[in-house]
Amino acid sequence: MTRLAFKMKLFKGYEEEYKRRHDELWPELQSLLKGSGISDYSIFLDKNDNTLFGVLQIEDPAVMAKLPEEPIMKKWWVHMADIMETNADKSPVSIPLDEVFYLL
Ligand code: RM4
Repeated sequence: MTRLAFKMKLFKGYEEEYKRRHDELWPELQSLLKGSGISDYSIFLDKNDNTLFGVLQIEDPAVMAKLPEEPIMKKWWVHMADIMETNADKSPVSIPLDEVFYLL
């Protein structure tokens, strides 16, 4: 099991909307993420600059690279693109973070 962390950016004024959309996460997307070996997935918001901090566990980190090919993932990213910083293909700008400390 590997833990991955990354940051993304939410546009100002969409804090409640971002939470609302994730409270109603599509069951098909939840199935895709869980079926890809992802668990213990949280996203935290830094209200000072609207940085989103994601952290998750994944059985095989190589599987992360396959998610962008999944139609439901692409559809979700299009759905979220109006409120987040995105790349040209509508995937969120996601900056991987290096772990520097861990206490179990
Ligand atoms: C985020 C972003 C991530 C996705 C989660 C569920 O806003 O789109 O890529 O894994 O939602």
